[in-house]
Amino acid sequence: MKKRPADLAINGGPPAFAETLHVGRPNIGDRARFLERAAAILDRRWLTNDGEMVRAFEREVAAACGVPHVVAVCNGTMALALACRALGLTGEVIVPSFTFPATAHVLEWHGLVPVFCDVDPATHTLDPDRVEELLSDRTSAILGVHLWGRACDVERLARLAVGHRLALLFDAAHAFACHTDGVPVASLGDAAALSFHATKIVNTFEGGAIATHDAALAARLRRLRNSGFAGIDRVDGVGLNAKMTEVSAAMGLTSLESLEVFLEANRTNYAAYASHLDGLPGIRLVDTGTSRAYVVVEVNQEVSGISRDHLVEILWAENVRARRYFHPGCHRQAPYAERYPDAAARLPVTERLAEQVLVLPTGTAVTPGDVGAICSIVRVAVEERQR
Ligand code: T4K
Repeated sequence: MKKRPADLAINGGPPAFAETLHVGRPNIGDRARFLERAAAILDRRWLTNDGEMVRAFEREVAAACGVPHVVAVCNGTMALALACRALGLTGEVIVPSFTFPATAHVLEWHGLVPVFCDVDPATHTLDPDRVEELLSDRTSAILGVHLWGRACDVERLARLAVGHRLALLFDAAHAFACHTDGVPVASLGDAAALSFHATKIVNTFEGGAIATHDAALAARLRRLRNSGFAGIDRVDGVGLNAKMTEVSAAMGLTSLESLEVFLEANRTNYAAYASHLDGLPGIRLVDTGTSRAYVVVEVNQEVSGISRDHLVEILWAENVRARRYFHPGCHRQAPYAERYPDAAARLPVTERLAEQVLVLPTGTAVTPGDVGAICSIVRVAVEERQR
């Protein structure tokens, strides 16, 4: 039966979902295969430090990303941090503000200056025209984010990078299993930092990796992730402990075996969202990366009559934990807000997106029936404002 405004949980009705629906509920894959692998790890008594599971995981990820070298690490943040160090970045780095804080934090952590750049309204990725305006003689790199798995305008960014002798690094945390014109998104640039966090399409509980075509860069990354060790008792520079554990890699390998199932679930859910939200005024479903791991809508209050934030309240009351990624933008968070008080003026698209973007649940824990129920809540909320 069609919901009426009075039926909404925010108005006193029962919540649509007895169990909370989350954005980023992990895909689990074949439990038996995972437990088999975990048992083999215990039998071998080899738990971490470049073990055979990690090496197998690196080979599989390299094949999926279409690159010769993949260095697995303990999370996506460390993948970015090691890549910044291995590429020898200095001074200023151009980066979007509309991203997870880790992207900016790794720059800050290295003593680099994040120069926040606006994004394209259609793709939510770096706008190359705005990048060009921000280049200075202190710029050493462009750090683009393939947000929602959607590739940046790599061709134009690469032209700028070559022309100005800059490194071109990508935060590909969302982009595993995404393609652009048939090419894996994670194969682009000097290096791409992936995340295999629990919430990602393929997970290693916590995990990350750097994908690159550059053998020398990969060798530096391997030393950086292992306390600078270049041989059994030879350290040839500063390093950290950023190693991936065997049990994480076992989860990753198991996850990869079910990737097609995960992709199918995402694509089915995305198509269901597209059909249920079709024609709803002021609600735009964003064309995310080909893995469809993210379902992102923009809520235009002027047209829909409802603010994104009120819609979030309505959904949370129904036990749908929609998320306001990446509100309010890095430039409005510490320590950047105080340091760059004028940044908002040059980030109009970021400012709008931070107020309008809503991320909805998908993945194998969400069924097309759930999507229908979520969309009927959105529809009732919007249609009430249209009357
Ligand atoms: N760059 C970008 C563009 C990123 O988006 C990220 C991370 C990174 C870099 C850094 O990569 P990592 O160092 O994290 O590998 C979550 C994830 O923790 C984070 O990995 C991810 N991006 C970000 C977009 O989402 P939060 O703060 O929203 O996490 P949390 O705990 O609120 O979880 C998200 C949802 O998932 C919740 O609704 C609960 C659900 N969930 C979560 C976990 C961990 C589960 O159902 N089960 C779980 O085990 O950041």
